Amino acid sequence: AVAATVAVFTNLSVDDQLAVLWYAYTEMGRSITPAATGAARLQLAEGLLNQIKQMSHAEQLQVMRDLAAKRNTQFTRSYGVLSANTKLAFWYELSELMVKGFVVPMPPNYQLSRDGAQVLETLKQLDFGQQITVLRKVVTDMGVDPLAD
Ligand code: 45D
Repeated sequence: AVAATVAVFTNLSVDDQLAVLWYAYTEMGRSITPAATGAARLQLAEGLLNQIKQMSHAEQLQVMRDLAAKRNTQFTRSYGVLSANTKLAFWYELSELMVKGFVVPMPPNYQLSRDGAQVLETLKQLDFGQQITVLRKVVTDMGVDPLAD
């Protein structure tokens, strides 16, 4: 179920990937404790998070789309060197910044594709450990590994 969910997620449009991540966060938010994400991990992502905080909404959206689309930019390469759990912590913190109004909000009327809605449904039915595994895999695949080829 984990591999299948990751596969369907990866085939979603970039916008649907961002939307599903967001909806996953709103569902799981309460179960992910700030302690679990770890201050040390966030420190490594802090430079990127600070850059995002200083961007316009349009630029923030572009950076997130670049990550999901694996476009090669300085930002996506900096993201690429983070560990899997630090990448998760980065996305978690981005969601928190969205909630606090520092990051571009989801459009309230966003329409997920059928595949997007299906991934989300499947994700909800997995247990917490499997959900983390799926999320860790999809955020690990995002960005660009500057050491690859
Ligand atoms: O205009 O270290 C659209 C543990 C449409 C423990 C849009 C852990 C067009 C160890 C693109 C939709 C394993 C528990 C706009 C860590 C449009 C550890 C905008 C786990 C505006 C870290 C879309 C942590 C936007 C976990 C802005 C499980 C979308 C963390 C933004 C999970 C989406 C984190 C964002 C998750 C989603 C974060 C920011 C699921 C973030 C999700």
